[in-house]
Amino acid sequence: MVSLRSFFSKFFKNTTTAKKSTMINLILFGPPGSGKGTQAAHLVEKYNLLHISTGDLFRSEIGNKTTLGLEAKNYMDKGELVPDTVTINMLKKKVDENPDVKGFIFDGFPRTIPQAESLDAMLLEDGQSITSLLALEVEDKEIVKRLLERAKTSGRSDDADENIIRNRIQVYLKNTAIVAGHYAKSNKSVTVNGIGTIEEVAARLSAAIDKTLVHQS
Ligand code: B4P
Repeated sequence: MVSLRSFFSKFFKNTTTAKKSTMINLILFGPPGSGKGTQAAHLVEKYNLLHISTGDLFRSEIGNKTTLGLEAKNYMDKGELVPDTVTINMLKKKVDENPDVKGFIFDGFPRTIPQAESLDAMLLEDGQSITSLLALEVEDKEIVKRLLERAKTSGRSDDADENIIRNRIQVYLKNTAIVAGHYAKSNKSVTVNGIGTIEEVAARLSAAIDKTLVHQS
């Protein structure tokens, strides 16, 4: 005989899983300056998701002069990646603070395989997974042009020096590009042309997302 307690515990577990299974979790991927942050702003409105940018979180910590911010700055100023443990813990805290959202747009995370594996495990704990990784493709020449242009107003030291930008591109190729392959194994990796106006790229991304959602439903 099933006890009332076990019945209700199963009932609530099933309702939670049903609610969570409708979440949309997107990874905006691509080299520095490919338009991740720019496009996240568009997608957040259209799909009503929470945007989490690890770059923005680090810059906020730097602005508040926290210990985490001071540590991250040492790496960011050189165009290197902030160590995985620091980054993963910061991301996890942000996800945990927002249990009731419809889904997430992860921008600039994961940037390494250990980060991807941690993200997958974190989502799985809640019966969730990544819906799609959207990889923006932009060539190096255009990246350097965009970031040097942004440096004129952003005050970001990692955008102001072409050598640092080129190091960021190298780090992307060496440590980050393989993350797309990790999600390709489960057919969740989609490439999108990142060249064109912001609106043109946004339309391509939306089309790619809508196609994935139709396939899933
Ligand atoms: P991020 O903040 O993620 O910086 P980013 O790669 O430059 O991307 P962002 O989103 O800001 O720029 P976007 O392409 O939208 O990372 C900075 C640093 O933080 C990293 O180097 C690393 O040190 C650290 N970090 C962050 N996450 C980490 C992680 N997970 N692990 C370890 N370390 C981490 O835009 C660039 C410019 O292009 C903008 O000026 C924009 O206006 C312009 N632009 C965009 N789309 C355009 C278009 N279609 N046409 C013309 N210009 C366009």
